[in-house]
Amino acid sequence: MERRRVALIVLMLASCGCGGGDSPEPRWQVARGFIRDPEGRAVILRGVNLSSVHKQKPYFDFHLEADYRRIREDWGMNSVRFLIEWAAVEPMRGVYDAAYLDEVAKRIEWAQAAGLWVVVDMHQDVYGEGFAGNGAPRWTCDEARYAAYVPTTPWFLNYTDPNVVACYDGLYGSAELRGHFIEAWRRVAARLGGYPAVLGFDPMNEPYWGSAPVSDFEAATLAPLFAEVAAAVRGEAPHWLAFIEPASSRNLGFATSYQTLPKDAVYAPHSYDQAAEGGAGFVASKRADVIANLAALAREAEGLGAALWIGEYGGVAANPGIREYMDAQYDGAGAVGAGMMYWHYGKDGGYGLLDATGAEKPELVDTLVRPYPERVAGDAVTYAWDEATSTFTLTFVPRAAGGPTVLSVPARRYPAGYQVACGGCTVTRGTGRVELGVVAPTAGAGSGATATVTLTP
Ligand code: IDC
Repeated sequence: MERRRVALIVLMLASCGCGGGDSPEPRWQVARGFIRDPEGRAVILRGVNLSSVHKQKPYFDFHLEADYRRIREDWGMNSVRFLIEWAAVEPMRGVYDAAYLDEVAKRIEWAQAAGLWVVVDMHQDVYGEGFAGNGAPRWTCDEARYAAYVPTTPWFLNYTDPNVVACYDGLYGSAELRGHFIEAWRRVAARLGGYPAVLGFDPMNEPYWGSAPVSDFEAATLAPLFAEVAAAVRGEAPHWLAFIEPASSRNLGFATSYQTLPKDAVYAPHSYDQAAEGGAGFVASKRADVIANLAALAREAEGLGAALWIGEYGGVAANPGIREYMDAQYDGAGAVGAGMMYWHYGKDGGYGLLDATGAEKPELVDTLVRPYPERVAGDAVTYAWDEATSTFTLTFVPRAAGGPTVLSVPARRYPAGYQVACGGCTVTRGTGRVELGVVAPTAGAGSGATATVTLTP
């Protein structure tokens, strides 16, 4: 059944004859620094993480079908990073929970019906369920390690516990355990590969290096592991893009040691300010650092021939500087044309977009619900938003594609409507979005000439 569905999609994509630019294969892929849709357009994924109870039994949070619609329709976002857990997929050694994957599939259907793209993230924090963390099933490490573990706060300091370190070493060093991890992924791909909404897989959240040297952990350990995961996943879902994270050392400022990534890879780091993560709030003077780090991540992605997508960024609404923090993230991502996923769509007093009563937190939602380019017929995409004048600017190098440039324009940002300036291009307005025909370049010359589009009230 699943294989038949996959075959059908492949057939549909192959017969649409809609390859754009110099991308001969009419399918989703990564080319010239961006995810490309079958029409050859650059795709920017902007969305939210679905997390919280996803990390522990019963492994799903409050989100119902209406929540998926809200992400698309109220917030104008086009995607979700959907957390799953190895412990839920394979709770006992070699025993796979089909009912869990059915529940995941039900939610993928909701996302799909709402018009959202899904990246499936095999999440983990602090190794797994044997510690206070999530991810690996308990049976993957020695009970004595869990018994000897002394938890501390904040949560991420637990990574340095010698028992946690030993479990990571055990996982990476054991062909048998790696095989279980890969097989768990294969089963996820087999169950979900038939849903066109699923764009790809994020093999492991913020991988920790254990006792290995940070300097080449990615190149020496993660790259070969993820290559095997990619091969197993693509045996079931050949079209899935690989959203590959650097080790969590990247959050501490260590440049990546990856030399190569699988084909059709999206480099998928996270963007957090360390002091803000430590609970101190965000100091406005750190804005330049956030933007510079996103630029450095873009250079790493470029060196790897990958697209760039920030799988997590986010902050605690009540902490000082939250608006400036989220502004810096939007501006830094826009300057390099990256997609980004807010951490997280939850109801809480922390990172959640909603407070405990379910009301939107304006400090967050105001800075997240903004126009952005969803599909761009071109290369070298950048975008920016000026809050003071409610002006959105898109720049890119136009290139023939099989479809229009599409901007998400959340209605709440322009309650009295908006003007589009695109040098006289065809403008087709829809609810919450606008489609643009061919936009002529207005600056520079030759193949690098850039076009600019602006939205104003
Ligand atoms: C955090 C949750 C928090 C939870 C903790 C440990 O917000 O409630 O106690 O995980 O499970 C990450 C991780 C992501 C974190 C997030 C925010 O990938 O799981 O969620 N974060 O701290 N890396 C940097 C920040």
